[in-house]
Amino acid sequence: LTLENHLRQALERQQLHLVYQPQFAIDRRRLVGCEALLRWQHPEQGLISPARFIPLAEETGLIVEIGRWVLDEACRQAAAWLAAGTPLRVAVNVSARQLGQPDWLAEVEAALARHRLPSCWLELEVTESTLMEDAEQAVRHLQAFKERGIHLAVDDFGTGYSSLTYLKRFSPDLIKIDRAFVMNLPHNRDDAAIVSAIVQLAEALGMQTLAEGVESEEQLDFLAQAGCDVVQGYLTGRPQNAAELTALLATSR
Ligand code: G
Ligand code: G
Ligand code: MN
Ligand code: NA
Repeated sequence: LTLENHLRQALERQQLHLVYQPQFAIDRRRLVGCEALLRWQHPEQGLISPARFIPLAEETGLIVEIGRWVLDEACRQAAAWLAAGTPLRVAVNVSARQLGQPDWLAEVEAALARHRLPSCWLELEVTESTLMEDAEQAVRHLQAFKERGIHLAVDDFGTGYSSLTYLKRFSPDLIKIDRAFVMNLPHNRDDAAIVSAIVQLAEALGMQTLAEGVESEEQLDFLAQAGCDVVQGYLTGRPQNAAELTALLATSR
């Protein structure tokens, strides 16, 4: 079997699952959301990284079907946390290919309705490069999501062209500062300047900022000084299964 067929089978046989990485307010006290990340538990090969199979899924178009499942599963989990009295916003990664599907908006609405999940508990993460593609369908979809109160985040910010025109046009709720700029904080002066500038720009435009890949107290201190709002990284929590995140929710509110 090719990897593509394996992946198709994995979807059918429910070998895909989601893990959730916590996102904390910069003071580390409040859990403000989580990012749903796809995992493939292969019976023989073990855990296969999305870095390996997402590009394949995008090439083959299988990402549409996988993305549909991810969306449904994330909404189901968010609705469960809401019903338990511990609501938490769940962020879902959306690829350019998905946004280009004419029925994607209807699918998002159907998933929210199916799980009776108010739209404010769902966040869609779109990479900067997806925005830059400027496909008409994608543009219309992003605007419709905003109108419906679904949160919008720009992922991997700073690694593409970082067009300010696109920031202005889509006015996302959240800018996710790429790990590449966080990694060498606080000592790298260029990165420190870049991160500070992104935070100030976001603030001026009324957007929040999240720093990705935060691994040390030193990085966290710098980000707090700079005025960053939210952190996500190994320091505050690895991607974990739903049960583990449920336990974390019980202790961090
Ligand atoms: O969690 P991890 O570092 O292994 O993720 C690797 C990459 O795979 C990240 O860039 C992440 O955005 C992407 N990814 C993880 N889950 C999904 C998903 O459900 N859909 C899409 N399109 N990308 C995902
Ligand atoms: O592209 P995206 O931002 O969706 O990718 C998130 C990826 O980053 C996930 O695969 C996740 O496992 C990984 N990740 C999350 N926190 C950290 C961190 O603190 N350090 C490193 N090296 N990777 C991280
Ligand atoms: Mn992401
Ligand atoms: Na990212």
